[in-house]
Amino acid sequence: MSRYPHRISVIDSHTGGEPTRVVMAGAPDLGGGTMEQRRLRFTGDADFLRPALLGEPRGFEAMVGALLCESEIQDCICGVIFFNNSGLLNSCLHGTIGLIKTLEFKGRISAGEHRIETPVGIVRATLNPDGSVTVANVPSYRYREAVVVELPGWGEVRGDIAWGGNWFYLVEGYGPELTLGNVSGLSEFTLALMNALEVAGITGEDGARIDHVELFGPPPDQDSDSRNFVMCPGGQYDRSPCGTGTSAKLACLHASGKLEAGAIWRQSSILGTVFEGRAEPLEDGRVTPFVTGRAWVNGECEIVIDPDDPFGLGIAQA
Ligand code: PYC
Repeated sequence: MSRYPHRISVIDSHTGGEPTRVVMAGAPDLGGGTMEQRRLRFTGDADFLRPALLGEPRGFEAMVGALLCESEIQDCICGVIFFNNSGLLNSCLHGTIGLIKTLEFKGRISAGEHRIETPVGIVRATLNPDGSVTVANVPSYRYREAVVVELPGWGEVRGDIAWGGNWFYLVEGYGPELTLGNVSGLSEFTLALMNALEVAGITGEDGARIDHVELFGPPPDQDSDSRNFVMCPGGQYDRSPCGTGTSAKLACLHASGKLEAGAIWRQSSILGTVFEGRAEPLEDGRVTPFVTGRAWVNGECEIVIDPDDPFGLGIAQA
């Protein structure tokens, strides 16, 4: 008899093209405490969910998982722990938008504001009457400006380091052209950049690893202000404009005086899907980013883990 659960209920969605698989029931109980405390327990007790639910042959490498939890914070409707092919994510806004649409799909919430506990703090997600979702993210800020890193084969690259719920290195005007046809070249460039940052010892605040690299270029059309390409930990690019990445961008725009409080910034993804953002300044120089996007539920199923299946826990676990 396997020590793993045999049946796990999930609901799938995509947010601007980026997939989220919400674990609704059947996952190991991570006990009580904050999402940050439970996140630490995930690695021991629930880590099999990553290859089993997101990896082949059931999933695919770009999927992001969201473990739905009960929160002990009274006014939070739930807690959530995000994970991907390489480990646990600090935060994920495309996933938060997908989670809200999932809860609506199940009839658990209706239009209005809902507070959700995440490992990096409470986010406020509003299900709008038109079906879009606006997330008021955790306070975000530019940590360092114009940080130079030497990239073998390319020379010096300059970018900002910012927190938007994850740590980002934001770069404009370097690397291959931002088109969907260039995804493999863009992936190679951003992964090399992530590696170069690590080798050079360049980090976020308190030595935090920069695990997302975000490239910016001109907008594809009049529907947005800029197009991005975001590389995530695990080597997969974000198909959406990346909510935490858009938050980091809003923080940088605010810090350089290029975006007034409340002004709209429309961030296009490499696919051409758009998140709308705005930043409300806080007294300490940080901002509260508001990111609006759309998600669609596209699957609901019960995952079966047959103890006799050699790939029941994913090919990586076989
Ligand atoms: O939307 O914040 C986001 C995100 C992070 C990683 C993938 N998507």
